[in-house]
Amino acid sequence: MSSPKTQILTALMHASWISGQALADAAGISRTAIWKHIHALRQEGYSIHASSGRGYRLGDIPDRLSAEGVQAGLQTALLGQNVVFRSQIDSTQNLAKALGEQGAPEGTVVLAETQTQGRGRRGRAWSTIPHGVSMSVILRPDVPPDQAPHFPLLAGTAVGRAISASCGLAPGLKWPNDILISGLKVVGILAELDAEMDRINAIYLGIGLNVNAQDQDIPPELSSLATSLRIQSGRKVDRLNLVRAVLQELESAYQTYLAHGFAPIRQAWKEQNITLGRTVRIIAGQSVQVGQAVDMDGRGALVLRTEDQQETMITAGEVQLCPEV
Ligand code: BTX
Repeated sequence: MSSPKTQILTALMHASWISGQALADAAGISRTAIWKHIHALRQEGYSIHASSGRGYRLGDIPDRLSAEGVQAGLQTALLGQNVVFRSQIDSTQNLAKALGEQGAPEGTVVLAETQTQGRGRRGRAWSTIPHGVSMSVILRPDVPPDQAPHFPLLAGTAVGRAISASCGLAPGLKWPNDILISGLKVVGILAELDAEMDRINAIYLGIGLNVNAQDQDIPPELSSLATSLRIQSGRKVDRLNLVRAVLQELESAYQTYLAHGFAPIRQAWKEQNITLGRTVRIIAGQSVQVGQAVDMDGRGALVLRTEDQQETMITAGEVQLCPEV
């Protein structure tokens, strides 16, 4: 059950003008309580117009992440029914795991404005670039643990679609889990697994998006690697809308996966990928392999054809795309 504040925002979003009584009915609270919530929302930066004959109308929405802001107008059945927001946190993955271990339901989302210890894969750091989105989603799929590698790929296709739909950009998926635009990283995805031998307890899907950062917000050490949706589109992005789009696309991809397996996700990944057909360098520890990325197989492994025409399945490692000739 969403909070009265979420219900008020949802009702305001769906009407041009709405009376105080209609808002009270929608949220199941008194008109005095509505007035207090409207006041609180204005304090948070929502512009809400009032007219004695017509009631209330929603104007500008602040560029401020919040649980209510995400949930208002969210069209999902599972993901985001429970959203925990922190303005600052060490890592959304840590809180998601703590909540997951205490039994938080599938679909719980942890969202943060800033992370002080964001992490990437293999102990690497993830910098939270200002005006972005850091989020973690708890999934509890009833599939064997050896299918866990499907999840970052599934998340990549969903986030790629959400970016295309809400920003009009064409992001490219680099195996296994990067989303690039113009060759620069705009999203990082980290899937962490809590499993027993034969079952998954939880998958914590961490998604970091560089959204409204401008050139001067990108730390110098990342300037040749990272970009943001705003830099690429030339327009400020509505972050709440983007988070909703991510959750909607993620839920849709997840339901498809549970119903039909990896095949449709593999197809969707291939449609957005920028890896296949390219000469790539795969770095795994001390080993470096160069070849052509020819396919992604049904397990999510990258099929690499080396110079001697041998095909090798790559299940882990860093992929560098070699310049096209
Ligand atoms: P990754 O290991 O593939 O990428 C990490 C590398 O990406 C870093 O070594 C650095 O070179 C580069 N990098 C760091 N920060 C950024 C950035 N903001 N934009 C572009 N490139 C960057 C990718 O790991 C997975 C990242 C997941 C991040 C999310 S945020 C929410 C959740 N919480 C958390 O702690 N991690 C996840």
